Amino acid sequence: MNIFDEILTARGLTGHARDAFLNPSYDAKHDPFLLPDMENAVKRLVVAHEADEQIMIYGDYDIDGLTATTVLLDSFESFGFSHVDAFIPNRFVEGYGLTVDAVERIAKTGATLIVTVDCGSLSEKEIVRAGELGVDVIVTDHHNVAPVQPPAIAVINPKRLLQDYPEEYEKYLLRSDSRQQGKIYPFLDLAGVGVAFKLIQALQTRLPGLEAGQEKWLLDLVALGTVCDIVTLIDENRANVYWGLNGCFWC
Ligand SMILES: [Mn+2]
Repeated sequence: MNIFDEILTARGLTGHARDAFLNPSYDAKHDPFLLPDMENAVKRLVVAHEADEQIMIYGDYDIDGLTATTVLLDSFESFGFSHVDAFIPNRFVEGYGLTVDAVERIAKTGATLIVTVDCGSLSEKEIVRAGELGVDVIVTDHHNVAPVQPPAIAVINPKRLLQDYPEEYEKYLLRSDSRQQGKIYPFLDLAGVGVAFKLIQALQTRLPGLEAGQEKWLLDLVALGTVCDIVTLIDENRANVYWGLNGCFWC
């Protein structure tokens, strides 16, 4: 056995697991609607699409946040949303995440919907303020969550599942003997951009403009954010990075 195979074997990667690790399948991706609140988010975005609402993507200044913002801007354009803008907080002024001041400034622009990426899970006060100003919020995030979720339209964050079903997961993967198979999301360690990408996969089932398969052109951005956020390169993260890097050779 060569040293490469010895390393893989020592890590328990033999047989099918070895093949899946070395040649990850993009098509093995998980149903985005198994993520908490995905249905609510998609319904609200379909309403925004029909009403041609003004939407603000609220990002983050790190690579995960920037790539997630770009993934939504790019795909929302494909879906035909015509009034979409992005807000990236200044690291030295606003700092990380939503702020009341930023929410107030966004409301003044006429936006009626904020979609966060890579932030927002703990932004109770700011989301309440948005509501007072008539602005709905959809949170997409992968950071720690509060025991009670903020009053957003949706809080799409896989870490909610770890909180709600602590026994079901081992190393962020749904246990193979779990009775929750097919009912809750199987993988918890998506980067912020990975969560934003799941929202796109869900929207593809309800809105025209980005045909199934065309979202793969966004995988270079998903790969970049995933690697820079140093999440585990297993399961869906691994497939997204593998095919994101391969995508460089498609064009
Ligand atoms: Mn992140």
